[in-house]
Amino acid sequence: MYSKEEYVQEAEKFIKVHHQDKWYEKKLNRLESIREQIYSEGTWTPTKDELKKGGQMAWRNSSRCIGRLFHMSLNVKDKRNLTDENEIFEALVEHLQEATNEGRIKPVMTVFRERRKGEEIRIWNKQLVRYAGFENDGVITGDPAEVEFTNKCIGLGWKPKRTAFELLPIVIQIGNREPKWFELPRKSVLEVKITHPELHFFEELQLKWYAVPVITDMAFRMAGLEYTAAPFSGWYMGTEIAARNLADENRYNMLPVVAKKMGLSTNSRHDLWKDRALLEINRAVLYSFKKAGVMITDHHTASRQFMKFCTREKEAGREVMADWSWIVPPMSASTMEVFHKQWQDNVSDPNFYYQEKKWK
Ligand code: HEM
Ligand code: NRG
Repeated sequence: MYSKEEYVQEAEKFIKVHHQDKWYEKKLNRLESIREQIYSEGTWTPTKDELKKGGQMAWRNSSRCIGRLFHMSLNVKDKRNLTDENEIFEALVEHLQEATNEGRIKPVMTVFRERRKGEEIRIWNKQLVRYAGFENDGVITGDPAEVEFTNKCIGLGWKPKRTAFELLPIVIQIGNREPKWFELPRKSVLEVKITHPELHFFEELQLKWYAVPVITDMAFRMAGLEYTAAPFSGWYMGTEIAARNLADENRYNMLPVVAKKMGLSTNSRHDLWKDRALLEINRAVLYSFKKAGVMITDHHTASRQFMKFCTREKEAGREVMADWSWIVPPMSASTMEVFHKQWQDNVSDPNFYYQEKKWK
C-alpha cells in the first residue's frame, strides 16, 4: 500500500514524462491539483488525455508484445463513470464492435473505474471472446483451456449446447456482489472459417476462430493507479491461432488430424510430420483471414515491425524492454531477426499485470 506522498510521487513521475513537450508552468499547476486531490480524496483522476497516454505507454512497456510499433494508434475509451454490471456489459459489446470494425481491426482499450474509487470491477473471462470446453469421461469437446471456467459458468446458471466452438458468456463482478453473466450478441462477434488455398479437406474439419483477441483479465496500472478492468485488443498474429490455439496438445490438438488428412505417416518423428502439418495450418489461418477481409499479421511481418519499433525507441532515447521467449514467434524462429537479438527485461509502469482470479 502506498502512502499519500508516494501516490503524489508516482503521479509526478507520470506527469513529468507526459508533459515533456509542454509548458513547465502548466506541469507544475497540474501536479499541484493532483496533490490536492490525493490529500483530500485519497486518489486522483487522470484527464482523458492522460489516460490515453497512460494506455499507450502501458502497451509500449509490455515486454511480451511483438505488436508495439503501433502503440501510438491505441484508442482509449473512458468508461470510468460506469457503476453497474449491465452498463459495463454494454460497454464491452461496444468495445468489441468498435475494435472489430468489420474486419479493419483497430487497437482499442476500455478503462473502467479505478480500484480505489469504489468496489473493484472484475471481468472473470480471460478474453471477451473465447470458446467453452467440456469434459465428458476424459474426452474434451471445445477448448481444453476453458474447461474449468466453463464449469464455473454452468454453476452460475449458464446452459450450454456443448459444441466445439461455443461462445462463453461474459461474467462481471463488482466488489463482493454476486457475479452477473451475459451472452454476447452473435452479430457482434466476427469469426473466420478456416479453409486452405490448396488442401480442400480443411473445410471438412470445420475449424474457425474469432477475429479479435480482447484481453479482459489483466490489470492496467499507471502512476500509482490500478484499473482492475481495462480490456485491450489489437489484431492477431497468425501463429497465435495456428501454432498454439489450434495446434497445442492441450488445446485443439489438430496436428495429428491434419497430418493424417495430408496422407502423412505419423509413425516417425524423424519425418517431421508435425512440422509439415503445422505449416499448413498456419497457411490456412492466414489465407482464411485475408480472404474474409479480417486483419491479421504473419510472424515475419510482425518480427520486422518489432525491429522497427526497437529502432524508433532508440531514436527517442528509450531502451526497449522485451521478453525474448514471448517475442520470438512459436515457429520458424531462426528465420526472423528477433531470434538473433537480446533485450533487457525490466518491468516499468505504466504496464499490464496478471491479477489473482476472483473465481478460483
Ligand atoms: C502479448 C501481438 C496489440 C499488449 C502479445 C503476443 C503477441 C502479440 C503475439 C504474445 C501472445 C502469446 O504468446 O500468447 C500483438 C499484435 C497486436 C497487439 C499483433 C496488434 C495490434 C496489443 C495491444 C496491447 C497489447 C493493443 C495493449 C494495449 C500485450 C500484452 C501482452 C501481449 C500485455 C502479454 C500478455 C500476457 O502476458 O499474457 N501481443 N499485440 N498488445 N500484448 Fe500484444
Ligand atoms: N495468444 C492469445 C492472445 C494474446 C494477445 N495477443 C494479441 N493481443 N494479439 C490468443 O488468443 O491466441 N492483442 O491485443 O492484439
